[in-house]
Amino acid sequence: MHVVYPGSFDPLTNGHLDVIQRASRLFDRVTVAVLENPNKRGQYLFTAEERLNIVREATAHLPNVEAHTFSGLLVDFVKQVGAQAIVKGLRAVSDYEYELQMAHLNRQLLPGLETLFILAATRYSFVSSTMVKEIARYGGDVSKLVPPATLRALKAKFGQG
Ligand code: COD
Repeated sequence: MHVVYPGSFDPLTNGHLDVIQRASRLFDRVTVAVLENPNKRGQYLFTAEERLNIVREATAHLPNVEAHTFSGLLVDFVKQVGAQAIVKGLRAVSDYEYELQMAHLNRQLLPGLETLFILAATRYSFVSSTMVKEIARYGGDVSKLVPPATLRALKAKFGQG
């Protein structure tokens, strides 16, 4: 089965990477879809190209994983690449409520489209891109929370290291 794992990935964390790695073992093909257009939650720290490059570098060791940017509706991207399902990560009940709504709406937009959930690894269940950015912005150590590609990008962005 070919699945799409969509997100903002601003930036990619070890939580995201864990979901990608586990999906790559379960499915034949995993396409990571990096959202290009900023939504109402505000501007991204990294450009779509920067976020894509981090994902590509961090997943280079996984032969059945590829990454692309997308804009517009996720269901259109899923149709375009010919995938059968969407994969999402779940950390807590708060994720579930948001994801449930999106899963139902996506299935209404593309009948038959399934959304499959992978539970966050316990050790990464508290990791979010938002917190990683905040810690890194103020010079805190995020090296255990993100892959090396993200760490380098954060250091370049915040002028450390
Ligand atoms: N461990 C496990 N999973 C995690 C972790 C972690 N530590 N952190 C995040 N995740 C999961 C999230 O739950 C999510 O499933 C995925 O990883 C990506 O997370 P983010 O935060 O990078 O991405 P989001 O939630 O901002 O992505 C939202 C989408 C891009 C999927 C959504 O906005 C979208 O589909 N937009 C396209 C427009 C569209 O089609 N809209 C209609 C939807 S109904």
